[in-house]
Amino acid sequence: MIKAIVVCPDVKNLTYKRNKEARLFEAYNLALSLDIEVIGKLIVNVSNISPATFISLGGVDKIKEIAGEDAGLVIMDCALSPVQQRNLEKVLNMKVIDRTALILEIFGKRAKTKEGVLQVELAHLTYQRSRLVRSWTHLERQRGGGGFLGGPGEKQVELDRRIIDDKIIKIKKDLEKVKQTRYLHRKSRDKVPYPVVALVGYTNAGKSTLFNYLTKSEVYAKDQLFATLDPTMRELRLPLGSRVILSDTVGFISDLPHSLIAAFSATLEEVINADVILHVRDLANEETAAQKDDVLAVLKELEVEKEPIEVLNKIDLLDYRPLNSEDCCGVSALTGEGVENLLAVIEHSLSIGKNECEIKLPSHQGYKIAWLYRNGTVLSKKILEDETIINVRLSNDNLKRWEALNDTDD
Ligand SMILES: Nc1nc2c(ncn2[C@@H]2O[C@H](COP(=O)(O)OP(=O)(O)OP(=O)(O)O)[C@@H](O)[C@H]2O)c(=O)[nH]1
Ligand SMILES: [Mg+2]
Repeated sequence: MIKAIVVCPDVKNLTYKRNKEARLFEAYNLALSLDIEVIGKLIVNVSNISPATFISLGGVDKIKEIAGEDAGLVIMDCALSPVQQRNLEKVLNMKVIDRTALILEIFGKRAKTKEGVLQVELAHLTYQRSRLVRSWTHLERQRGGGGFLGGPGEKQVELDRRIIDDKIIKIKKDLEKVKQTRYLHRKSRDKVPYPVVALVGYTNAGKSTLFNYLTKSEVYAKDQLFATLDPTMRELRLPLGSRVILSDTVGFISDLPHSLIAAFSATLEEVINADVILHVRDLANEETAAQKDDVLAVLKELEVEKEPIEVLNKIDLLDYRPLNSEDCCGVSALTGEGVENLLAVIEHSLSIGKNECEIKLPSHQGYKIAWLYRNGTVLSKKILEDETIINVRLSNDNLKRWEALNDTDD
């Protein structure tokens, strides 16, 4: 088994949302998700980021000291340029990977479904491509997207940018195909789709555990970062009888590179278009506030405008109970406490958004039809010679937006 050292560089004058111990601990936990043995972890102070090696040579010495003869891999919890990575490998005489590479490696291990695998491949390629731009001429054989620790995917290293681009295009097409055959999308083409309720949240917040509890399923839930990579959906009946589709998704993490988020946007599309978003939070984690900020930032990046309902999870670990409201409820996905209330909150939230409208559009306003598909639940569409009649369900918010959209036209 590869022996590894986890390093958390603490850069002076850089404002971090978390303290350095928490960051080191998270990086350590991420590393543990791989089949490697972590034999040491340390924080290295960085007063000035070195363009050559990121950390100072003093920092390098500290790593060497801990690594001794045994370690073969250094995980740097920061973003390294290809040059910094190569130089560090040289002075340390070990393989070096950065945070993004580490996360990609974990993704690669976890993805099981075709869609999951494709997404990870897309993420790898995007990462690889971003590094080619900066340092194409220095690209070495053993560096690459798939399999930093050896294994499949190394051959990708030799691809140049054009080939990577071609691959990206192809994967995106494949993803589109997989998506179209998926349950939800088939449903959405049927007459009356159910509303979608999406679980989002920081990795390890308890999304899958809640998913399992609610839908009596057994998807993989574990005390492990990025336990879920493959999107999963199940039908769920609410107390008053209405049905929804509950969707479990990949967890978020701080400092997730934009390209990675984009690679998952196909899955996260369910989130973007969901009727209700449940933001599952680990209330027992001392970083819970920072985690919330990270999740909201990702949602913003995905251009999700809908306000999520906050699900304050793991209350069984607390000696108090948070206050419940219309958009916030305490639960324990483990014991089931508070879950009934959560279902009522979801039901209530869905009932707010039930404006069924019949909309007639001249045929040339295709972008408006697209808008309705994106923002509402289209119940039926009739194409006549010179107009299209659409029956659509819009939330209050979207109804207002729709009206505004049409006002600006006239
Ligand atoms: N005590 C307690 N533990 C919980 C609760 N909900 C989840 N957990 C534990 O938290 C850990 C993570 O749970 P998951 O459901 O896998 O978390 P997730 O949000 O799906 O994580 P990712 O898939 O990695 O994004 C597991 O060990 C769960 O048993 C809860 O309400 N109380
Ligand atoms: Mg999960």
